[in-house]
Amino acid sequence: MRLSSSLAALGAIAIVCSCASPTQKTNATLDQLKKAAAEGKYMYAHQDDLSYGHSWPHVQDIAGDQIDKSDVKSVCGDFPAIVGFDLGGIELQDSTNLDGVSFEFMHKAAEKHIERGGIVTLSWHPRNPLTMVPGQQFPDGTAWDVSSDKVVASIVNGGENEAKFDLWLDRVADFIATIKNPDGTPAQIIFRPWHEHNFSWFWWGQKLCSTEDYLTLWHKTYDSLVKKHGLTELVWAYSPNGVFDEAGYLERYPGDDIIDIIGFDYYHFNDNFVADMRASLEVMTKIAQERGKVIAVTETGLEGIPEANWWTERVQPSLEGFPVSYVLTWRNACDRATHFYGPFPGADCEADFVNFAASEKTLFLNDITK
Ligand code: BMA
Repeated sequence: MRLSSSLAALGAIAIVCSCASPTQKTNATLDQLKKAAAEGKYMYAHQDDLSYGHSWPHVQDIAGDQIDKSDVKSVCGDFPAIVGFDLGGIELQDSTNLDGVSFEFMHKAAEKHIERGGIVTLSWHPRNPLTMVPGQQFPDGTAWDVSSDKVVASIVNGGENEAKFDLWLDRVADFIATIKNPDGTPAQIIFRPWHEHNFSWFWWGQKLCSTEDYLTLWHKTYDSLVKKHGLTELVWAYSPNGVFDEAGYLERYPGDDIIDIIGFDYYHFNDNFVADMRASLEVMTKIAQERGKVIAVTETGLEGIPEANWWTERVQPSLEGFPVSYVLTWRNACDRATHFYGPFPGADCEADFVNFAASEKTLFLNDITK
């Protein structure tokens, strides 16, 4: 990420924004993202980076913790520019999210990262509002429960679960509203709901709901958070799963008035990874340029990173030449030895990540705050 080289630069951005089209809002976080992309640089983002790591557990002493542990920082000396958190569980007022992160800690860590000059992105893997009952075993009742194609229909247009789901949205909004800048103003957070919807592994997926109902879901989410709860500072990211053509990407696009970030998720499952990433980014670059938006890789990774030079030989070539504002790799689980997507001390990819971080094109926390 970038950022903030000078007040003059910020002034220039403000002038640009004052002339922007009605679909481009003024938002400093969005401006940071656009500036990075325009300079040919991208911010590095890591999911759950401050919450736990490959070899260290969830923070216990939330009140006393300094929030200074990070696998990424342990390897390259700096925090990621962007830290991701997931809200799954907030809908039922759970005390921890679906991966064991305390919401009290999440609030504190998000504010600390913002205070340090970083950016926060929130995803949400909510439970299944139709099939959820007490005592179920995964995936029943979770975001991954695709046993019914009536879930979205049940929470829109007066469906039987709409009132319950509206309360879930209220709880999401209430939590986000607690995350403030140090001066008490609302934080500018990237919010990325209803992701990977063009496949069918979540209850809001392609085969599980109509295009019309999916779009209604997006609009009611936006209306609740922005219009009802006043979260006007949110930056909204759309993230289908790669690979797609332009029509596929836009098939369920909620609209330029809602979406700020043209994103996508894509994991490394085979040797087509770099080619697939580039094909997706090519489509997205065209869409973003036509609409005045910024693009991002909102999730990626190779589980367990068995390739020592994955960062410089796969990630960098995937992004080279595209105006990508950030790339997020998924979490380093603390309880599953091979479920990691970022570096950590002792990982095979450690030295390569140091090279990746040293590249002029990658932006970490210190790069966007100096
Ligand atoms: C998946 C895995 C799961 C996790 C989920 C939501 O990709 O990491 O273990 O529960 O993301 O964070």
